[in-house]
Amino acid sequence: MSEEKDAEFKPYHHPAGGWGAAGATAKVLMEQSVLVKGSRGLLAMNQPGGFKCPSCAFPDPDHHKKLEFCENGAKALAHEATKARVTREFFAQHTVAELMERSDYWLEMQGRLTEPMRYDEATDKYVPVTWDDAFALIGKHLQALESPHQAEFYTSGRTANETAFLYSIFVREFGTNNFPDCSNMCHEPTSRGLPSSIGIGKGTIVMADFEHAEAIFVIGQNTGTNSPRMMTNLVEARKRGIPIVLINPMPERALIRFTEPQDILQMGTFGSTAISSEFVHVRIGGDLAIFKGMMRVLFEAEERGEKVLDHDFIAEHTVGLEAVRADVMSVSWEDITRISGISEEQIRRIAGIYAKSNATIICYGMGLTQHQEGSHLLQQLANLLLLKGNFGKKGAGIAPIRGHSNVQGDRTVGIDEKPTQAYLDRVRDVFGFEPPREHGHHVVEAVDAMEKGTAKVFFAMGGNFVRAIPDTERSYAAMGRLNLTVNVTTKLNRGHLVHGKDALILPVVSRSEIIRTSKGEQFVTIEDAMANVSASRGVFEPVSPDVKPETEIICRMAMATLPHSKVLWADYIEDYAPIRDKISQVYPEIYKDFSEKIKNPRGFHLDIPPRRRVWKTPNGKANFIVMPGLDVDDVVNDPAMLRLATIRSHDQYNTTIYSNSDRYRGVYNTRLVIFMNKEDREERGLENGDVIGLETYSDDGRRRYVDGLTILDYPMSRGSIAGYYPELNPLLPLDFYDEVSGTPAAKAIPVKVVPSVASAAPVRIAG
Ligand SMILES: Nc1nc2c(c(=O)[nH]1)N[C@H]1C(S)=C(S)[C@@H](COP(=O)(O)OP(=O)(O)OC[C@H]3O[C@@H](n4cnc5c(=O)[nH]c(N)nc54)[C@H](O)[C@@H]3O)O[C@H]1N2
Ligand SMILES: Nc1nc2c(c(=O)[nH]1)N[C@H]1C(S)=C(S)[C@@H](COP(=O)(O)OP(=O)(O)OC[C@H]3O[C@@H](n4cnc5c(=O)[nH]c(N)nc54)[C@H](O)[C@@H]3O)O[C@H]1N2
Ligand SMILES: [Mo]
Repeated sequence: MSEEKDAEFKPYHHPAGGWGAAGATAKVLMEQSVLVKGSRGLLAMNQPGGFKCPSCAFPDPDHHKKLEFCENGAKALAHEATKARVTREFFAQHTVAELMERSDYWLEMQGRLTEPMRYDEATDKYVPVTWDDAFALIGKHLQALESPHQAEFYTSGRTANETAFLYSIFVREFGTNNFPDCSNMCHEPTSRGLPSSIGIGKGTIVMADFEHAEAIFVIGQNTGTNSPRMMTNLVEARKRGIPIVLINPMPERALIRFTEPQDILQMGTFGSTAISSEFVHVRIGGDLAIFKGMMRVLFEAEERGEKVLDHDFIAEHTVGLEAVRADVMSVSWEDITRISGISEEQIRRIAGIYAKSNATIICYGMGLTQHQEGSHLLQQLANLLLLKGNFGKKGAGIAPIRGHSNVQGDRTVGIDEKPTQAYLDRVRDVFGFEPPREHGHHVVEAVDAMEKGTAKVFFAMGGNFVRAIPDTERSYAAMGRLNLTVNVTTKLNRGHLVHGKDALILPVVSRSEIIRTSKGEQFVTIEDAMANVSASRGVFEPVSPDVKPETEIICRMAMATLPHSKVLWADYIEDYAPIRDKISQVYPEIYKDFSEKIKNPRGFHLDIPPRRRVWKTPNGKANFIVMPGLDVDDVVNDPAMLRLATIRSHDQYNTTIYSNSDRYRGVYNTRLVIFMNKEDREERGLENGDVIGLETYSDDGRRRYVDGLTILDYPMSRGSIAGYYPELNPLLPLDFYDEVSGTPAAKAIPVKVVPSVASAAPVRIAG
């Protein structure tokens, strides 16, 4: 694969989706040499009896179509089903130092991992290891620790419920709650912020609600790229004439105009649907000011004697309205408009849309969660919804659009560094051991422990930890100090190359592949972003006879580490039904009769109490919560400061780079770009296409700098710039995070432009 095509920029003038998406689907299947196999896989994806898409967590529709996938789901499948293989011969040819020089894209394109490998220090190469020896090595390292808290157990959100549940039991029997989780960098503010407001850290809508909503808000989310199947719901809502309000510093193409790739009529006539009825071009971090402005408009209307609030709901179900009213009425319109960058007139207009609607859905993504006050910000969003009783009625609710396909499920079944005492009691009662009671580490705390040298072992159930976390340089150094790193993965990634003294790569059976044991074919289960649980059954043969199901890896690691365990690990390797029975016992409220219910090919829905207007808060009510002020990120007093959002391109899945292009934003063959408003650029005396460096405002004496970035004129809001994750992670300080959730503020890094010292790459900008 060539990595050296010239960078090119040409604005994308077509609606998103449509033939562009259809063409991209065919192209990726061909690139991975899996046209026939891939097409067969796509027929089984998200269908009853088939497997769940390994890409995002957006639910299946209530009425299945024959094809139920999107362009980016097809890419995820093609890259999983690829013909390319990473074999022992591959590892024999490359030292780790050589592989470190390669790009993330190149590493990904080498294909699927096929057998367990162990790092050999003498040759700086990975060499084959038997599964038995690999588990023995893990057992030896874990048993040698002075304290179980010296190990960190990471989870990435693709792990299925059965595996995640056993993993959470093993780690607790071993003796720690150290569960750094991809969720800590993602929707953790949802998990930690919303419970105080509504008693649960999950979304409250189901798919059918889209059909009954009278208004939809989409905030800080790039739907067309990251949850493309949700575009169908938005298109349908628009066709019903429902207002859709977008709040984003970037006019994301698909949210402006979209053609459904599976709608032959629209594609044939080159038609497209205008999605947004109102685009609110917020400054990065200005959302809180908008929410408070909207609340203020509602309170002002009430003062004039108009009835816009749901008074019955507020009286019966909530506490704390007056304090929120006092806070909201104390902020000035001048501050609201200055901090948000939005006119009073537009805020009044969208507040009017909200006031008029009897059922509103608010969807949000990383644009809200990845801020220093992300959790508190979401509580303000909940306030807004509570004012009009938008819980427990058709067509209304809060909709965090989750990332990884089972990230919500993993948390539900125990991947939680701050477990409740009630849950720990149930684990003790069901399994007969005493779990640790003290809280464990989230992602940032785990890296901190590695840096201090108190963490010795890092085990990763999926993911690419070292590329996903902040402060790249510092994190690489921290991980290098470990005694053992273990990566349970499908594809080669940077996490295998930044390793401890001992290191293992353990390759697994992927989502789309068949899990076969002595008891026959097994299936696993997944919980989507709307709390539907359904079965996933792979359809392809495993990539090699030497890859293992994730569940078996957990069980055998447990057997190698805990010889006197009270848990029947050996049984769970062969049969997954008893695992589900244990889940029922540990979670009787939501998972009662799991094995029975999962027989329904469409799965079942987990109880979300706010849908019944039941509030599992300490006071039994939904709570209005005050957040003083209007800032969601630390203030930096320097006019040169810009806020940087690190975002995803259309051709990546988190740290997996499918190609170096980003079609909808008109970027080709490079990922080192910075989207900037023309006025912000001109103020700095720069030309479109100039190559610059960016430096973070840091107060810990470390210099955080990334060079060789091409500026691209883009309609960003003033003072707000954007560029790609993970390339820009060196700019994100490890201690720049939300205190409540530990989530790094990856959408609001304070940076300034500095001269580039690297030589500029050739740049072509088409008009
Ligand atoms: N194809 C594909 N699908 C994915 C993923 C992927 O990488 N590729 N990743 C998965 C995962 S794990 C996740 S969490 C989701 C992520 O999906 P998204 O939440 O869509 O994630 P991002 O691309 O990071 O972009 C978020 C949006 O926030 C906006 N934004 C930035 N700062 C602000 C702000 O201050 N306020 C507001 N209102 N908006 C802001 C950006 O302009 C951007 O449109 O997608 C999941 N699905
Ligand atoms: N600056 C910045 N940083 C961010 C973000 C951001 O927006 N900006 N987003 C954050 C977010 S929302 C998230 S969720 C994290 C993502 O962090 P992670 O979840 O750790 O990262 P991924 O890139 O999704 O992991 C990809 C790897 O997972 C492995 N894999 C794929 N499928 C499977 C499977 O079925 N089983 C197993 N065992 N392994 C598999 C492959 O080897 C692949 O290389 O990154 C976070 N980091
Ligand atoms: Mo995520």
